[in-house]
Amino acid sequence: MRVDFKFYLITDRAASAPRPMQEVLAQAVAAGVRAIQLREKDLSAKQLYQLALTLRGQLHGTACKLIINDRLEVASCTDAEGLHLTAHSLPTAIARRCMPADKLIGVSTHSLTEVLQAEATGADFVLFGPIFETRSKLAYGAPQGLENLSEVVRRANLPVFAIGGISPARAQICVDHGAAGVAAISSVLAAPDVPEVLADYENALGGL
Ligand code: 3NM
Repeated sequence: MRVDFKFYLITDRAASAPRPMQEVLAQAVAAGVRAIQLREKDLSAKQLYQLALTLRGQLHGTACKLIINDRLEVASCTDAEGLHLTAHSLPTAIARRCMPADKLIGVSTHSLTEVLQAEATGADFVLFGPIFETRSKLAYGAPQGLENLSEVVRRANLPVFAIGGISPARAQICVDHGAAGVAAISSVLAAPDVPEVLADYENALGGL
């Protein structure tokens, strides 16, 4: 399977502060995380390129994939394993055409219509959310809840990852509702004990 991970760690320098993000990511990779989305929206292309290159070096020789949020040119010139698109990104079909066939494309979705459209236009997997209440309620709208997650999973033919307010206990519930896995920021990046919370995710998901 192209999407061979169950836990998708999304970066946010603010969430890991005051610890340097790379230190937290190194702990996460050592704990077995297999997919990291670099999502640092305030950085210029040049800054993001530098950070992606550093992360590439850090991930070299590990099983962890690097997926770049939004910036096709950064994904491309750093030879990252994938690109993650949002509502403001290039259309999925266009990104698919520009990315090598072996690279992954993930798409953030907030309705069944968006999920089906992402699937029809070349996404390899989708994030669907927010499932639960998040810190950033304004950015993503009201929680979708578990019933909508189940409905989306029933109707879609690609892996659906739950996002928004995810914790290890909630990850288990999302998988019970058919999610292929979960994506999270703060429960890992802001955790006092990163390896411990990832061990809890691994137990809940049956792997990372
Ligand atoms: N996207 P946390 S919710 C980045 O619903 C993001 O599309 C969402 O952060 C969506 O794990 C979200 O700290 C925030 O709740 C996820």
